Amino acid sequence: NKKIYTYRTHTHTRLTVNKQKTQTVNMASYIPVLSARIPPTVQSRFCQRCPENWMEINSRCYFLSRGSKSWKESRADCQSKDADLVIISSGEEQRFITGLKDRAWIGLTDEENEGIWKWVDGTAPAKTYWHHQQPDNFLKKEHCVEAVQSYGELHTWNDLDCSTRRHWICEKSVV
Ligand SMILES: [Ca+2]
Ligand SMILES: [Ca+2]
Repeated sequence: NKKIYTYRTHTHTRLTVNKQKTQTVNMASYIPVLSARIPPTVQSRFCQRCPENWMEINSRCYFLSRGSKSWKESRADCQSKDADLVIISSGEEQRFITGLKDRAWIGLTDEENEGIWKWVDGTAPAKTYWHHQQPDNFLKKEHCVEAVQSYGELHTWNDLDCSTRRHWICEKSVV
């Protein structure tokens, strides 16, 4: 009886081990699927090249504010974090920024010369993503640019009164 019992236990253990092996193999095949589903905010936690609460995309770090401020206050906040308001230099970056928040300040302004749009680093945009009929300099008071998610990802820019309070997005390179 004891012999049979030991044999059964051994067989049972072997079956259990084999079952677990199969499960592990099956789970491993899900890892790429799962990591694709993890939002960038979570993924960036695995990599410490950006500060905590920043996201890393293509060796750049991005920060989405919790609160809302005027464009100038937003920019000052970015600068206090050794960064600046986001400069959008590719369609990929435009899509990423648009996905972060509806209505957020980006680093584009024509405050110096009406109608001459400049990024915060002084360069002119190579490609623009204006919304239909924007920029319109409404009431001749709109000199800062927000990205409006609900306008569709490649037509999100709207010029707006710089004193309007909006969320904002900062950008800097990885450490
Ligand atoms: Ca303007
Ligand atoms: Ca406008």
